[in-house]
Amino acid sequence: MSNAIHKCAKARWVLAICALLSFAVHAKDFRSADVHPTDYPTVGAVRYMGKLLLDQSKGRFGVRVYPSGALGTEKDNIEQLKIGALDMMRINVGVLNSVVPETIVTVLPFVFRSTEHMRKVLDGPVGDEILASMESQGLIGLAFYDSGSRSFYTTKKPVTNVADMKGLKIRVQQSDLFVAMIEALGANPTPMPLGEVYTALKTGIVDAAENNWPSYESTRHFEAAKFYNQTEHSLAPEVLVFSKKVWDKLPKEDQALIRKAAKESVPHMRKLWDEREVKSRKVVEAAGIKTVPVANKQEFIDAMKPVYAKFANTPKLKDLVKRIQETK
Ligand code: GTR
Repeated sequence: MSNAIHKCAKARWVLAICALLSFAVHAKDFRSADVHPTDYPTVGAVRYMGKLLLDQSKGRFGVRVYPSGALGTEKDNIEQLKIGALDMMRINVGVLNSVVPETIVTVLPFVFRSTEHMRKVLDGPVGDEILASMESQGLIGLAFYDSGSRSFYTTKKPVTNVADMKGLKIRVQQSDLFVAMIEALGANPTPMPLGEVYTALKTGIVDAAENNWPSYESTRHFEAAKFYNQTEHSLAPEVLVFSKKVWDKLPKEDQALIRKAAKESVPHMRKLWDEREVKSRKVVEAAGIKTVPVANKQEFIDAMKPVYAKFANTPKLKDLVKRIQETK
């Protein structure tokens, strides 16, 4: 063999070893979808989970987040996860309501008394039960993340009481429960994916939407709807979900590593969340939005109460609601 050929063969051999080693060092990135942009707390938290997993699996698994709805709407992501075309998603429970009925109880209006109450419930047996209930639908619930409280923001006029809601066209998530909540307030719900809301607000297809401070800011909805009316009607959390199709092919030990990394990312997420809530509110207030306190929250609580009977309508769901309310 000539010297040049010999050198070339050696180089190829080295390359092959390197490729094998890098395979061993970093075998697989699970793909995770998120509708939020790259600097949003949910995206940061899932990336953090990926770092933990990379470390704890000794480089065998990582997570690659596809932010900004790059892999479609949240509804699309649920279908992709079910067939195993996507490994993981961070999604809001509202959109899961029709797929996993147990998630309904975490969206019900005013079911959580405070952030502390919500965290306590979701960190405890009720939270675990809801996560476990996803499995029968082809989904593996890994952990809940915070999403603050959702309030209505309006384009034309402030809302201080239930009567002000009458006839407003309000964008909601693609969730029957959210539809019913709006109807209970005498307004007209328009379900649509998040990516369409900015234009809908700008062009008057809807008069209002509802979300937490960070989403109101990051989507720039505040440019179109300048009244942020503090109804704080739902603390519907986020949830990290894995595809059962992909999960079932993994050894038990690796499943345990993924669960562990997901749970361990929760405190980090809460830190990112708390910081972002404060920051987002400052940003939109500096941009000139009007923060509107509601006159009497009890009026909203009473008006929205009928959705409990309609949606928490099985012994199992009633029991979950009761246990949430009884959690001190
Ligand atoms: C946000 C949530 C998103 C999405 C959005 C919406 O608070 O984080 O996952 O569901 O609300 O209203 O579409």
